Amino acid sequence: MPEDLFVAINDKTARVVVLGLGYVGLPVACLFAEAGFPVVGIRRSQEKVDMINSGTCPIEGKEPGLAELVEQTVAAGRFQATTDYAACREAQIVLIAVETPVDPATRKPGYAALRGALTDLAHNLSPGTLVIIESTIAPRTMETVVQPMLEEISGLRVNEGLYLVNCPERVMPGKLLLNIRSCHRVVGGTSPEAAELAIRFYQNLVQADLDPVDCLTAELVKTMENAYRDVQIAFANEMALLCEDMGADVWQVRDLVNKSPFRQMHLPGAGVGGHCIPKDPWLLIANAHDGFEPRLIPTARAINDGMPLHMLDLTRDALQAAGLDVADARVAVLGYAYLENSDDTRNSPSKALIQRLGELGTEVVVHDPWVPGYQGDLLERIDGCDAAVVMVKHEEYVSLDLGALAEALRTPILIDGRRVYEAADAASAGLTYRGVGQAVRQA
Ligand code: SAJ
Repeated sequence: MPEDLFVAINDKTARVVVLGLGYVGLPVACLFAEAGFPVVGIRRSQEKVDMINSGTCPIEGKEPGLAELVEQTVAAGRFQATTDYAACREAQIVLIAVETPVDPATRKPGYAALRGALTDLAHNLSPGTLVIIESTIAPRTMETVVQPMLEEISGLRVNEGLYLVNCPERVMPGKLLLNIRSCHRVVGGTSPEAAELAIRFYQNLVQADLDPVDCLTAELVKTMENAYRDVQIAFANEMALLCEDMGADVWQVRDLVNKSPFRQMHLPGAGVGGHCIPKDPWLLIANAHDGFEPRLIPTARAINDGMPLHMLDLTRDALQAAGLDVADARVAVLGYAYLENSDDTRNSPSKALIQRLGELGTEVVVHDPWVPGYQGDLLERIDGCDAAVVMVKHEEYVSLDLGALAEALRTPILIDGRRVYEAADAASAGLTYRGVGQAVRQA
């Protein structure tokens, strides 16, 4: 049993290094520093490292408590950032929270960042270190990538000189600190002792269940929970398309469906973005053996990926009804983040819509109150546009004055991808309204 490490965790003297200081690594690093541990974060960008060391949080968007926590923990001298992996030599606990995207062509995991972090860590790994992978990974990655790489490069053996755990994060932008503190976690250990060490460590932050399991189970739980959500959203989206086809309102149908016990139909919409839900279903099935043919997951992905193009169809139809060709129109896309009130643009459905509009030759104007480059006065931005296409339910759009919108537009068309507005309100403001899952109504 690694008694020294147990003692160091209990005393909060264990030296912690966090690899990757993004949406996951930064809050987790600050929270362990706040809990009393000495924490060093490693990030490859010198500019972000400098920002953090000056006490400035590099993440924008509504992120309650994070900016203050960065400032406090840096000022208290318990948290600092660096680009230098030599910091790992002193570490007793290393957390890896780097991105694990999926290759858009092959749908297979792109582990460049993970492999890079593992290589640099393994060259600087000291005996007795606990290494925790927080990044989301395809099932069997711990066994086939993480463990072999660390063992081969460092010369240490798992559960002899090295303790290895997969403890996948469960955070969403806008609730980073809250999620880390309050979400249950699975702790996948390469041995029960490794899982127990990690549980003792996370108990300093997490006020929820920490369930010890093996690595494969942890990898499956994380990717399956997000695949479940993707499939649920795909169902809602297909029902939205069906209701449009049949002349009904999916939002009303959904409310009534959900009155039936044990039904929790998700929200249809303009698409599914982010770094997790569109990607984790592919990770889940990436290492299935030949002969296992997943059917539901690729279908759900195709439905959800099709929603931004459905937004284009709604826009094209409304423009056509007004006598305009989409290629000759000027279209305003409202919302560039993938989630409301966030600056996070990873896999944003808006990107797919904007790209297709660009290919058609449409002039596109983009607005987002949170994303640098697209901020500014909304009504000024959309002045002279032929349609406003709402992709994200940002607060600023919820409180939009529809009369002023109709006045600013050259052609008063509103396409609603998130059921932000009532069709009747849009109509009385003089707007032609089309919404995902809603039968066509005339202005
Ligand atoms: N969306 C819909 N309909 C819905 C719900 C979401 O179209 O009913 C869309 C959103 O607009 C967004 C995307 O899906 O574009 C993803 O939204 P999300 O609410 O699932 O949020 P994420 O991706 O930021 O975070 C998810 C979270 N999962 C949830 O079940 C809420 C979070 O708990 C996970 O930890 C995170 O993925 C992750 O890291 O895996």
